[in-house]
Amino acid sequence: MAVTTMSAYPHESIPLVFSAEVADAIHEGLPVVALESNVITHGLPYPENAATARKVEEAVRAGGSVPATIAIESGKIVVGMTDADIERFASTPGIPKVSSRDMPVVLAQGRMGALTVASSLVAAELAGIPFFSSAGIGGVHRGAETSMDVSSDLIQFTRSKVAVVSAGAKKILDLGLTLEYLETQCVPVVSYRSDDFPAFYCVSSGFRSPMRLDDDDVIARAIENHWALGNHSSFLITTPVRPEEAIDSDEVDAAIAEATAAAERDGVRGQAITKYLMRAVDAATQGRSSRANMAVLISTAEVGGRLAAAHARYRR
Ligand code: PSU
Ligand code: MN
Repeated sequence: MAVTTMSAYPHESIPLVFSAEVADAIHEGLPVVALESNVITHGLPYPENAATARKVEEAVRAGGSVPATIAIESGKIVVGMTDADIERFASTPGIPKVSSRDMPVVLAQGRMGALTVASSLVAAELAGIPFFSSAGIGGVHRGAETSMDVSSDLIQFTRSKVAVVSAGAKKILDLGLTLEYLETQCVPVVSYRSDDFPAFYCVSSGFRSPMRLDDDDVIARAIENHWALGNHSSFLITTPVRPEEAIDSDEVDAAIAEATAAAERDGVRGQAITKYLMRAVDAATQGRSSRANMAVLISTAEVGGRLAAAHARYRR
């Protein structure tokens, strides 16, 4: 007897456009790693943003998985941007940063939208992709006790069944509070082959990671266990920047403190603050932080590709 199941959410009403390669990979149960597009439009300047996006995709392949960079265009979620899509997003000014709550409106308007970590997780889950990688997740901002600025990335972790590979959270944040938030919200945080919670382009945040795992297969099993236990949430795996590509904490700390004070003086807040701080630190470090940012995006993606491959093997 045929059984018709009704989804609790009408996924079908959000059009997803897959590249042929990504559609095939999902269909065959091959490993796919979802990638964000906000880092292309807001994270790095043109043309380094386009070149880096391509290198990130190559790194996912080197790790053994298929990359799926995700964006919004013409009322549809594009899962697996083509080279031409990446070039267009990278070179078009003014594409809005789209977090989870912005998705319904930007889709309805038929505009272009660059997805953050949070909205990429929403899209990845709709698309049936259980893995995502980016260099630095959003988190609890410094001074959040008065600004209440906590990135939607963290809240989305409590709602999306996606494994997230990152080099920790952005150094401009309050990483101690970010770790507290993740613990409170029952989001597993596992550091891959390292003891410390990393800080994006710095090897360590100075905080020890709650858990360390070295074995790809154990990580794959732990992710599935998290979901089998009934959690409808993310599983965070961190991998640090390579020491030779990292920035020294001391070098960047002063620049971040200064940028944070300048942002307050200039009244920068909300969605704009992350980009403002990253740019200010980059200027203060003569572009060294951007170069480290590009390197860590690429190295993180390779680990993401590798862990997604282990996870897909485990699921088969
Ligand atoms: N990298 C940058 N600038 C950014 C981001 C990354 O250099 O703006 C993005 C990521 O897409 C991340 C988002 O998901 O910032 C978090 O923004 P917010 O702190 O506003 O939640
Ligand atoms: Mn914010």
